[in-house]
Amino acid sequence: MRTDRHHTLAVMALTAVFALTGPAGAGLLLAAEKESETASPETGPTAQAVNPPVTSKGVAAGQATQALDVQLPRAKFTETPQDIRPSPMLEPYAPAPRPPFLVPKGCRNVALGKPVTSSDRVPIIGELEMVTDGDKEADDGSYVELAPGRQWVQIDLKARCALYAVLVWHQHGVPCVYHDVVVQVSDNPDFVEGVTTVYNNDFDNSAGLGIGKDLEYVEDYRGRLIDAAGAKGRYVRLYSAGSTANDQNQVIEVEVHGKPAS
Ligand SMILES: [Ca+2]
Ligand SMILES: [Ca+2]
Repeated sequence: MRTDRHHTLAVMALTAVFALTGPAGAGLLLAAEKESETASPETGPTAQAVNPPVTSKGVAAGQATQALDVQLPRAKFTETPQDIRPSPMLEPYAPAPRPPFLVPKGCRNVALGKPVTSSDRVPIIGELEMVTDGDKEADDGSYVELAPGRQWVQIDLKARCALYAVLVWHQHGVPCVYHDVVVQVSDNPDFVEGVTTVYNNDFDNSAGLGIGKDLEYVEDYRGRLIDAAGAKGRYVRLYSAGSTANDQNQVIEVEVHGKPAS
């Protein structure tokens, strides 16, 4: 039913574009629809033409940069979510491609394949290794599900690194908002000292890590790009406390882009 309706709407839109702009416009729309359904790099010429680049706050003046290289998974939905209540703490949903994000030259995903630990040692579904296995698809069998309430996953980068971007994909099969998303970096595996918080959207301090000023957001195939602003550390810890979908904590993938700390 839903697919039929979507198809009908798409045909109606296509007809309208064709009437306005002829075959070239219709072809553009078809190309856009195709792009949204297939895995694609974020750094193509289209993205750069639409959105000016954003530079990580950790980039020093005059430092050589490169656009973050992120391969996106397939989108499971592209329409604006209807059933998530707007709030001053929730970033309005914008499905447009993310602008290129500039990080220092030589940065790469230093989390890929690295060991993962968690506050929930026996996940409800899946394995902790899934967090850094490179699979970001929103399919059954692609996510680890942790117990209800505040939980965390932690990645050991195996070396101290300067970090510029953390990308996190929670479950993005249906539109939902995860609560108390807090991302921290430290050289201490227990996070008791030398902790840098690079993201915190726990606006009421229910997670007990301090009041965060960052906004909640709707999860989708793009994941959340967090500017780590050059924070240094060996361990990255990501908290969450359930979502608008359910009380459990699903994580599909985390990327940490950086380079060895000098
Ligand atoms: Ca994964
Ligand atoms: Ca909270």
